[in-house]
Amino acid sequence: MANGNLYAHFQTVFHQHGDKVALTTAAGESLSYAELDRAAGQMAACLAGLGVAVGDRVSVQVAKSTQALALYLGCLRGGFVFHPLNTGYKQHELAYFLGNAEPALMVCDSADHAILAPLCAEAKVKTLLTLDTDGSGSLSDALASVTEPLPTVELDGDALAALLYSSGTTGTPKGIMLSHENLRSNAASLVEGWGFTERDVLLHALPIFHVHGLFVALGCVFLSGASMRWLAGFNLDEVMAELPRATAMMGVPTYYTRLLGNPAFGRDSVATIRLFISGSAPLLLETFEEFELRTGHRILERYGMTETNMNTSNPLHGERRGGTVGLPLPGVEVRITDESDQPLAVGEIGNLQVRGDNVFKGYWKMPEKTAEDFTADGFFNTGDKGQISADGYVSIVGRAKDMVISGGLNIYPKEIELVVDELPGVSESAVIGVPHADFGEAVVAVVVGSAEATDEATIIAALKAQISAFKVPKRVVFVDQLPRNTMGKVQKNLLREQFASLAS
Ligand code: MLC
Ligand code: AMP
Repeated sequence: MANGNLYAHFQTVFHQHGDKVALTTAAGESLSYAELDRAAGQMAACLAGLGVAVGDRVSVQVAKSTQALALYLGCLRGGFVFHPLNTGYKQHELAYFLGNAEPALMVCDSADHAILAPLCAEAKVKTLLTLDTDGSGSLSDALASVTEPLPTVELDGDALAALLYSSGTTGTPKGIMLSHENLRSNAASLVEGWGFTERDVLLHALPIFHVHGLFVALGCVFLSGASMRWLAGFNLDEVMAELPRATAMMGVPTYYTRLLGNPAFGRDSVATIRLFISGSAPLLLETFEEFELRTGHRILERYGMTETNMNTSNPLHGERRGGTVGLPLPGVEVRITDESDQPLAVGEIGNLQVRGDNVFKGYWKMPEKTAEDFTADGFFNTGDKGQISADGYVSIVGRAKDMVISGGLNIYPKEIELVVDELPGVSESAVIGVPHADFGEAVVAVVVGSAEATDEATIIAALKAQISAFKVPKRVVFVDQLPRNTMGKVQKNLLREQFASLAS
């Protein structure tokens, strides 16, 4: 039987393209496919030598670098479960993840070692190592003594490849178990659908701690033998400089609005590009149209989530329809249902459910939650509200889940409300998303409290000390009471209307 390890599939491509450049950084450092394969083999051997076993979790909170990429590939190759963490997460957030994921190894930047050491001790994580973008750190020291690469471990495709967390509407993050076959099947379908080949050069400016930069982008490159311009993050000047060396770009809508905000961006900037892809958040129709006007390119919008990887995509060749997320990918079934999971007629708005090889294996250590989110016939309820046209185009029209997407990052209001409510003088709060020109949506906290709690700056400063900066409300407003319906539920739609222009 063929090896179900995703790395085995990458490796076939790596071997075909040994001398070819796999990636080049903005600083001009480049790695060939043979070098990348060697780095992954050394990394896997190093981790195995440290006692990490197949199926063990490896938690990683490091800045994006070629070393971080080798760590991801090494984990796949060795059969270790990769658990990436947003570099913005703070102590309180990290303590939960480590306690829940129970990793055998945690890898962090040297600068965060002092914060992570007590957290790892508390969560009984055996080993804590450091890895820095300049190639230094205790993991690099351990790597130096590795002599033989670890052969790619034989795995069943159902084996876990990665554990990624989503905060969820209760405020308690859930670990999403993704298998090697979940990732392989989805990436293969994207390579096919988006026409990736060895001639492509992908501009990679996304973080590698989320599905978009980690599985969608890297999957397309490593299964097709394309190469990458590898940027540490989205920096407008760097992206402008790199575009003429690329043939494709993937990004969240903020990347495209920032490009459009630059008067120098136009047809000349995109002369080499064949495809712009957007996802992770709704692409406004006005952005889609302005982009076409300025560049002649219709951005290809697709739709996915961590639990499912990619579900739908506008076509490479057919009509790319603005305001829609396109058609179901091959092998992915998408349906719109009512509250009893009964399919609705064409054009009706309802719950968007998906089924296919792309759909995750369940929530880590939360079998009840997993059962709750799947229907009796095996569809996963995404929590998105959608609609399908007569010719099969899917539109996301809203969310059943209380979630804000800011700059492509998800923020669950409940998680923020729990922290705000603990602040001195606050009696209660409601966190909402309002339109924001740069981030799409911005987080706003609506607070009820005594005079002690009526200073916006004090609340923002207190939150910054506790939660990731991207989750901190951009604005805090004070009201005498929150609007509630007859059931006592806060009417967030009214608050969203009232404060719609607060962050614009
Ligand atoms: C940064 N900040 C944000 C933010 N990103 N605030 C709200 N929303 C965001 N997304 C805050 C910082 O905390 C900081 O606050 C200030 O803004 C400036 O920070 P920065 O680091 O300079 O920001 P910048 O580098 O410009 O980052 C913005 C961004 C980045 C849009 C480039 O957030 C990004 O790359 N987003 C992509 C996320 C992504 O990969 N999503 C895919 C999820 S996968 P302060 O207060 O300290 O100044 C998924 C599935 C799917 O959803 O379908 O793909
Ligand atoms: P995450 O949980 O971070 O994986 O985010 C997944 C969620 O992002 C989905 O459930 C959608 O709500 C949203 N999303 C992803 N892509 C799109 C898109 N193209 N349009 C609208 N929403 C999207």
